[in-house]
Amino acid sequence: MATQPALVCDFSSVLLSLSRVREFVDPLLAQALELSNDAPDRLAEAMRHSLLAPGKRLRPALVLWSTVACGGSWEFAKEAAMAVEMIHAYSLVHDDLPAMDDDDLRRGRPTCHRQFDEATAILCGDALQALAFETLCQHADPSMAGRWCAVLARAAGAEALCGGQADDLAAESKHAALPVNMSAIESDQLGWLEKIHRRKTGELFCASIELGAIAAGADTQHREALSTYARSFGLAFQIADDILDAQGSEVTVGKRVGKDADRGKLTFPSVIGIEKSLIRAESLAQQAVLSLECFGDRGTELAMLARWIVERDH
Ligand code: GRG
Repeated sequence: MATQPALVCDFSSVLLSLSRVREFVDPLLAQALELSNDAPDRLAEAMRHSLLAPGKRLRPALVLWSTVACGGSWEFAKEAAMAVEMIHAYSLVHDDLPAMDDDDLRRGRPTCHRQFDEATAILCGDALQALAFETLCQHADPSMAGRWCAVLARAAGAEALCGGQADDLAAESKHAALPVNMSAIESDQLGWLEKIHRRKTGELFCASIELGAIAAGADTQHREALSTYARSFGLAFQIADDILDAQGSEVTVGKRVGKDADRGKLTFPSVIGIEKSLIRAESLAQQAVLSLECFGDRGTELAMLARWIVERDH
């Protein structure tokens, strides 16, 4: 039986590819934030603070690289790349609020409600979410805009991002309102954890990939392969994120670390330990890479990203 290739990753080429995505997307995001005088200065400034902060731009990268894998172009998928980053930025702003994760530091900067105030941060998130859909609707082909909006709205809604976040909050001891069937699920903490993260973080990754594939007019075989990639990628990313929270440095990660343990949160390291978490993340990254076989060289960036995601330090 052939052995699977080890996950050896050339960090510099992944980082270079991600910086190209940033160079493409960031000016577009800045342009989208050139709002009229009807937008109050403080709100517009909070939106710039949150959206243009130095994140990794993983979701735009997934849009652009999946469209390339399916034979499309960055230019034709650019609104989708912008919109997924807007939804992501909004979710981070709201997640950092005192009512949710209550964080002071994000992307190496004060969180939005710390830099401005709570009401401004709530409105900033709301406005970024609306801007995401407005941006999708700016695509030259209205039928593309419609299909994109359906995919992104689902990923941002109660069955995905918001639902995963709600269950994650409910699972914390300070939130008493556990779902009625929680005790049945408790016997399978890992299954519960995966269900939360599939929705809270995974669905936006899946949507990013799907938006890129739609832009390229991908066929069913390619879309299914990308969907397998996205599911493995999303879980690998989350496990790596939990490991970074347990072991990473605040300076490189750009947010407070060690928080999950402080809050007694259910995480992959807390359920299965660091060692098994690492093995699981690597095996998922391997699965993600294998699912890209049908794309040949056009899947290179996606494959590199899946490898890097479990090895990164931020
Ligand atoms: C408020 C509806 C709502 C949802 C919040 C995104 C989210 C759901 C919570 C964020 C909490 C968190 C740290 C989750 C772990 C996974 C995650 C989304 C990490 C941040 O994503 P990166 O690493 O961030 O892509 P950058 O800053 O690089 O863009």
